[in-house]
Amino acid sequence: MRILLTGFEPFGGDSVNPSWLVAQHLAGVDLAGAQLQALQLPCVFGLSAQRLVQALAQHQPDVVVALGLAQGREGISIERVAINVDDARIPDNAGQQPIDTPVVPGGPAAYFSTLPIKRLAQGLQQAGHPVHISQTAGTFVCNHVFYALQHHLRGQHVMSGFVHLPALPEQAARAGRPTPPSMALADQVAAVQQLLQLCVASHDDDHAGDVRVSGGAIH
Ligand code: PCA
Repeated sequence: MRILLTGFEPFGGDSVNPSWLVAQHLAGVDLAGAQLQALQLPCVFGLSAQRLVQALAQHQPDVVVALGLAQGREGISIERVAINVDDARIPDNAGQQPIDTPVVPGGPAAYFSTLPIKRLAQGLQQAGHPVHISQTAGTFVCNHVFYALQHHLRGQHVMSGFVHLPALPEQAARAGRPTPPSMALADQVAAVQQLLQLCVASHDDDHAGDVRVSGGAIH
């Protein structure tokens, strides 16, 4: 069993991105016998998706989890859906700022995660990690990569999806004003490790399917 875990380089003036720190920590960790490959993606429209698609061809993973930072989110944020829109509020790391352009011209409006998102949320919650289902991955580079991932793997027997992580305490504090939510790196690592173990178990169970528990939102 092969797992590809991606994280992003820092962006938007930050000097670190927990998504890459977490992926780096987990590279080489034994996950119920699964082999884990960690990959850093540039926070750049286009190039990020190209690098990811290259890695998919090279590693032929059974499970792909892409990680990104979402400042302001509380806990582990398991994304439900990727949409076919790039609409950047800030420039990416190459200075590009697309507005309302498709990730894949002519592609479907959206793809769902093929991770068992409710099963993962339930498992993390039971283990005491802060976690929720998110109904939008935004319209910046994370959603772009998530959409490209799901588009590339459509119809294939690979479990793939996206998980946003909260800020690290030091990042949150930097903002001054009312301190946004944060989570210590060690806790993020432990939660993502558990999430990957749940993915492996679910995959071994021949894609056990998802559980029927609420993860909805009103706004
Ligand atoms: N977060 C950004 C892009 C890279 C990252 O870690 C996002 O949520 O789109």
